[in-house]
Amino acid sequence: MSDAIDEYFEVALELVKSAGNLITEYTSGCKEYKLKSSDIDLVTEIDKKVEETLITGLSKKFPSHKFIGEESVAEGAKCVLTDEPTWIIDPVDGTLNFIHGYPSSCISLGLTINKEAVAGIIFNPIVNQLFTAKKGQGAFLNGKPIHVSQVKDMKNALVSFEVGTSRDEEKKKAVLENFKMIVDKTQGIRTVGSAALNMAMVALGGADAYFEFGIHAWDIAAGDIIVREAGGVCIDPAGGPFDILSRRVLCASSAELAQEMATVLHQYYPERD
Ligand code: LIP
Repeated sequence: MSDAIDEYFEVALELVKSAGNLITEYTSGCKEYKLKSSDIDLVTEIDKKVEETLITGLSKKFPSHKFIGEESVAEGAKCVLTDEPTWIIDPVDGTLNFIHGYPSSCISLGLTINKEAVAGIIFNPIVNQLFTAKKGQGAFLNGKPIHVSQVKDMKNALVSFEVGTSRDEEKKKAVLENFKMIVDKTQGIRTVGSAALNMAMVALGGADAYFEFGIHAWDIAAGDIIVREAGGVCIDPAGGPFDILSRRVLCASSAELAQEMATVLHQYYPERD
């Protein structure tokens, strides 16, 4: 199995690196975009081109593999996760940043087998940060091993979270209550605009925890394995097991920190993927 994962990963890595060139053509922003689920959920032609490049390249090499891609789902494809090898793609995670020219967006590509993430690539080509992980082989930034921080409690933690792209009143209430709670109980708060990059920061040890309600499988598939391989944990924000289709995530440098946060987070349950 591990040899097969290595082979899948090498092919995917070359495709991600070359698709990164599509993004770096727009380092000062991409002003043409369309709306998706709300007036702050946006998509550009580059999102679509990156996704197409990855799906075409991977399906040519691995014709039996399945795909869950953000833009394919937006255009009507079903979001179905089976036991088959499945590539879960966010072609530009942090699309709003990409549009504005804020240099925090990335390609996020996760591979699941038996519904478990076994390989992940998060590539921010603008600042040339390539986060990678394969099951049982550790996590890396630009080829160098990375590890989560030693922080085990909220009072010493730097925590990131996101507002998201929904204008739902209940969701906004949860965001604001959690914002206040994190300000009161931790050392600091960050919001970078990309779920995948938030997870990469936890894997790197730069942030100690990240949580969000309303993300999708494509935002967190690669991050899940990268955080776990860096020694961290991914759980449901209420404390139960991580569920990639639940649209809820809490990852942290330790189980202790994750569980402490789960007891105080104001919960929100979006419709599942
Ligand atoms: C984004 C996520 C971000 C979240 C936004 C959006 P996109 O992904 O990475 O964490 O807050 O709602 O889902 O749409 O830029 O790929």
